[in-house]
Amino acid sequence: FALEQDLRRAITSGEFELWFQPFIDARSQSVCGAEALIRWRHPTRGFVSPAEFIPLAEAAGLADEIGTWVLDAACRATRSWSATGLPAVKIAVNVSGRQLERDGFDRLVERTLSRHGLPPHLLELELTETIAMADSRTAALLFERLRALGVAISIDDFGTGYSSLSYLKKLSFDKLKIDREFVTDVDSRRDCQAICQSIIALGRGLGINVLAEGVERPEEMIWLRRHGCQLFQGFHFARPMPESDFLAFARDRQ
Ligand code: G
Ligand code: G
Ligand code: NA
Ligand code: MN
Repeated sequence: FALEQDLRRAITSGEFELWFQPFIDARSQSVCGAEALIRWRHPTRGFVSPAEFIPLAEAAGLADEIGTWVLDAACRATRSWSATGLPAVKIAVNVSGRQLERDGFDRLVERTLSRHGLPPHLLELELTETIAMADSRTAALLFERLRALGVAISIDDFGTGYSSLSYLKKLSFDKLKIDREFVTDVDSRRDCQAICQSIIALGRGLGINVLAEGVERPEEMIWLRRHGCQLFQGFHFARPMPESDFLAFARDRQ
């Protein structure tokens, strides 16, 4: 409970920061986007992982407030990058199921974009398939509204949720992110190869991009690229990093 109390204060006392992990284009090997990842710099405990505090925030009814902060900070940062002379970089923001439950999430997104003057096509929202499945009719409407704004939708951790493939028919989205679980050792494991090849073929058939998460070794990247994966993310390229480090990395990798 102590941590929950601290969490309530963390937003107003400015203890959250956004870090960024680049998306790499397979062909050009350049930075084409980034995932925004929240970090909590606790005054006495040091960094607390979002894997620990996001579930806590959801249980305490704080996920919506934190999600609003993340969206705002991500849009502000991305808008400011164009002023540094960096070519347009897309920003991907993780969205928790709690945020979609609130009325008018699409209007929140619209307001945030316009407050910062960020073009909608530079924003991507990452949802898990479990979230997408939860209430497929509500989700379908919301996806339509968000995509009508020009915002892209990615399915995160693809292949690991409790879901069927039927939501792929009901919902329209823009990208599949292959979960790290299937990417690790894809160069040597037949099972991972079969799964990754199927997801890449699925993306091609649906006419959407496929990104491989958690690429840690060059051999994994080479295998994935040879089999038609267009986008990469992972420690092989870069870890999540503070904004200034990300900007330096992106400039080097233009
Ligand atoms: O960045 P890290 O590997 O520590 O992230 C751990 C978990 O926290 C991941 O599942 C990631 O999706 C989640 N996470 C990171 N940042 C955010 C965020 O801004 N919002 C939400 N809802 N989850 C996040
Ligand atoms: O659940 P989600 O996919 O949003 O989690 C994203 C998190 O995964 C990132 O914040 C990061 O800390 C972690 N991550 C990113 N790339 C790698 C990687 O190559 N290896 C491992 N082990 N974790 C990664
Ligand atoms: Na994510
Ligand atoms: Mn993921």
